[in-house]
Amino acid sequence: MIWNETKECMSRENRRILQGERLHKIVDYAYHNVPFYRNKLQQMDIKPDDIRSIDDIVKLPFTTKQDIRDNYPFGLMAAPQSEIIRIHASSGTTGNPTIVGYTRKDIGIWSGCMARCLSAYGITRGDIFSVAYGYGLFTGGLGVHYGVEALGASVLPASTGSTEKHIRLLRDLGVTGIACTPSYALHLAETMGKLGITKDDIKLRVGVFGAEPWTENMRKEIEEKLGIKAYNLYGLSEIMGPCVSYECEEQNGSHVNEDHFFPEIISPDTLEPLPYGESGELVFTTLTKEGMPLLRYRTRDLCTLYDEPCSCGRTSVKMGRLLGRSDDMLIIRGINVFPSQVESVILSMPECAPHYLLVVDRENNLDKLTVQVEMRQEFFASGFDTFEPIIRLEKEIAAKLKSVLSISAKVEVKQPGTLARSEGKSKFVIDNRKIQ
Ligand code: DLL
Repeated sequence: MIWNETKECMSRENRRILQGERLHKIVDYAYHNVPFYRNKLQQMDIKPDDIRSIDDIVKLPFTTKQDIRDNYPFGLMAAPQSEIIRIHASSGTTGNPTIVGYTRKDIGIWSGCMARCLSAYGITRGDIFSVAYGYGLFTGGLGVHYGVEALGASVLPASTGSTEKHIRLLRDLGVTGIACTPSYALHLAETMGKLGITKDDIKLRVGVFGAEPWTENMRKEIEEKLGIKAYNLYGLSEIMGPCVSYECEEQNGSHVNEDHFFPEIISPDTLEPLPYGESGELVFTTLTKEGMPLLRYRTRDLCTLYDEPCSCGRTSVKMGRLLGRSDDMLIIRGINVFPSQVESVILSMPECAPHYLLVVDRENNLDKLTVQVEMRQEFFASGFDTFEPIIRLEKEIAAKLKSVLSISAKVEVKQPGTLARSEGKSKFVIDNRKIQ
């Protein structure tokens, strides 16, 4: 079902007019309310009135994660704090998390866009829908939750963890829809097997997956093991959270909620815009956001946009699957992790040398992060060559990593000189998951 036919099926021409009007408004709003944007636009000699149609977007400067970090915590907010009703945070490259704020109107638009996604997946008021993304600073839990409520289905705020209890609730309550990371869906299927619960014992029919990369093979496996239809959901906290794009019944590309988030593809090298059909870095401009509007935000996600008509009747452009990232961000158990965050923890420990390696594996469909780090020669020589102080040090590093990354990592402290030194560009990450 199409939730908002007027907006999802409007003619391309009318949508471009609407986008142009909204772009003019948001640039004017950002210019007058965010000193960062005012300075940037003044430096480039651009006035809000120079932005008249959506084609003028190419005149605008880009915004990066670094800009958000430099303006930590509230520097990019356009609305006064008294108008902000929700704050979320996601990982920054080092130290500071990325803070995002939403006004009441923003939360309404987010919920409405999320309801559009759920409706496209075939969810209706008759469904019981379990949200198994983390509730908290991450946008996944609350973002999908509000969408389910806006749509009017019954929401089960399962959150993450407690897998066995969750499976029993799925069965006993006759839950018909679920949202979680694709790897967690496979973990659920496996745990069901261990509990002796089969797909015929549950009523699930629709699964909504995102927050991390997944493949067509994973889709087939999830559909087969859980007996459901599996759909993609894409989003990022800086732009809104889950709801930026969604698959329809074609299960072939994700429709962008283009009347609120304008997508472009650029070459990550030249930063020049690329036409539909070519792959490059995805850039979004928020066309209606009041809390923290962003102009031409570089997502670092690599993908392709397609503008061929879709059989579902929606007229919005579609995003292909993500092809990778143009930076070194990893997604581990749905959480964004930058190697530089691990490095900052290691460099803060006097016992550790600046030689480390992140190894990411997938065991029982769950991601596992191991951080190997070398101790410094002087600590090795002063009694750190025995078992106990090493275990203590490993625990200490693991606790610090947990507080910085929000995920648990296994830490292995190695003797000096044991980690391979690469020539040229250091290789800090071994990702054994093969998901791209
Ligand atoms: O992951 C928001 C979200 C929650 C999306 C739940 C979907 C479902 P962040 O933590 O800011 O926000 O991470 C955003 O995750 O730039 C992509 O690299 C990756 N990502 C998100 N959705 C998908 C997807 C949320 N469907 C970053 N496929 C993005 C592949 C995805 N990668």
